[in-house]
Amino acid sequence: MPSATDTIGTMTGRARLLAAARREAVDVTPVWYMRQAGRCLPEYRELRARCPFMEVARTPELAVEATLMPVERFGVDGAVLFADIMLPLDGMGVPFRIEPKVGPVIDSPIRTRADVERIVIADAEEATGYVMDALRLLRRELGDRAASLGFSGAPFTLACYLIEGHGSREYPRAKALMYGDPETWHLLMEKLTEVVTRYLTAQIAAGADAIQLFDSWLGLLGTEAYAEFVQPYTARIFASLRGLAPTIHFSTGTVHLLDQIAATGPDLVSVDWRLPLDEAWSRLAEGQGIQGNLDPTLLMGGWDVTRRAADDILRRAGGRAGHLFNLGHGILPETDPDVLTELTRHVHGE
Ligand code: 1CP
Repeated sequence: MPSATDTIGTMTGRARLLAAARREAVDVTPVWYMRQAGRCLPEYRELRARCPFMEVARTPELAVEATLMPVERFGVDGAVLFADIMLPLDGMGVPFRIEPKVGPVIDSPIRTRADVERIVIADAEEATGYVMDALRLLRRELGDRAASLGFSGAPFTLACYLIEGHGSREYPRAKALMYGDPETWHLLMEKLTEVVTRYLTAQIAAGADAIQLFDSWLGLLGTEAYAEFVQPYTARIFASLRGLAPTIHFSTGTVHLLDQIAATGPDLVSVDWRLPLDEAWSRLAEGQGIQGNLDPTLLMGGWDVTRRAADDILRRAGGRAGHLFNLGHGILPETDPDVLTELTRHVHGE
C-alpha cells in the first residue's frame, strides 16, 4: 500500500497549493488542516512531554520537527509552521506565556492609553528571529513536498487577548474598551497593524510560501462595529502583502461579515461550516478563492460521515480554481489521526 507521502497526480504538493491559491488549474484539490501540527498527534504529545510549548516554538529544529509531523503522516500539501498566533507580541514589551490547557496568559494586560503608548514596534527579525529561522530551516527541509505556511493573529484577535489578559467567551473588557474609548482602541489597532505587517512580511522574506491571518474572535462583532473598528486595519495588512505571497483570512461565526471580510482583499477566505461551500463562495469577491468549510466535529463521527461531508464540499466546489480543502476550524484533540490520513487520500483522489 502506498504511504501518505507518495507522489500523487502530476504536481508537487507545493506547486498544487500555490497554484490553487493563485486561482490556477491543479491536478487534484490541495489539502491542509488548521492546527495539524499539534493537538491530535501522539508524536507531538511525545515531543511536548519532553519540552514546554515555548521551548518548541523558540527552537527552530524542534519547531520544524513538529511542523513536518503532519506532512509525513497525513500527506498534506501545506506545512503550517509550529508557532502560535501570540508570538508577534515578543518584542512589543508585553510579556505573555502559554499555559498548558489554558492558552495565552498576559499578567499585565493593556487597559489604558498609557499602556498602549508603551507598546514597542520592533523589527520582526530582531524580536522574533526564531520564527524566521524556523521558516528558513523549514523551507530547506520541506523541498517541494508541501508549501510552507506562515501565520499571525490578526490585530483584533491579538487586542482581545492583550486587553482581556486571557482567553474568554465574550471578551467583555476588550469590547468595552473598543466601544468606550475608541481613540485608545484605534491607537492600539494602528500599532498592532504595524507589528503584524512587519511580522508577516519578515515571514515571507524568510521563506513562507503563503500566509494566513487568524482573526479567531471576529464573530463577536456586528457589521457596523467591524466596519468601524477592524476592517480598515485588516485591509491595510492585505494591501501591504499584495504581490509578496498569497494571503488567507481566517475567522469563524462570521456569515454576517463575509462580504466585508472579502472586501479586505485576501486571496482566499477561510469559511466555517455555517453555510454550504458554494453559497459562501458566492458571497466572496470576484476571483477570490476559498478554503475550509468541513466541520471538525464531523471527523469524530467516523470515516463514512467524514467522506460524505468531504464529497459534498468537493461537489459544491465543482473543480473550480481557487479551492483549498481544509476544516472550518482547527482539528479537535480527540480526532483519530487515521481519519485525517484517509481524508487527505480521498480528496487527492487516491
Ligand atoms: O496546531 C498547530 O497546527 C500548530 C500551530 C498553531 C496554530 C496555527 C498553534 C500551536 N496555535 C495556533 C493558532 C491559534 N492559537 C489560534 C487560532 C486558531 C483558532 O482559532 O483555533 C488561537 C486562537 C490560538 C491561541 C491559543 N494558543 C490557544 C487557544 C486558547 C483560547 O483562548 O481559546 C491555545 C490553547 C494556545 C496554545 C497552543 N498553541 C499551539 C498549541 C499546540 C497550543 C497548545 C499548547 C500545548 O501543546 O500545550
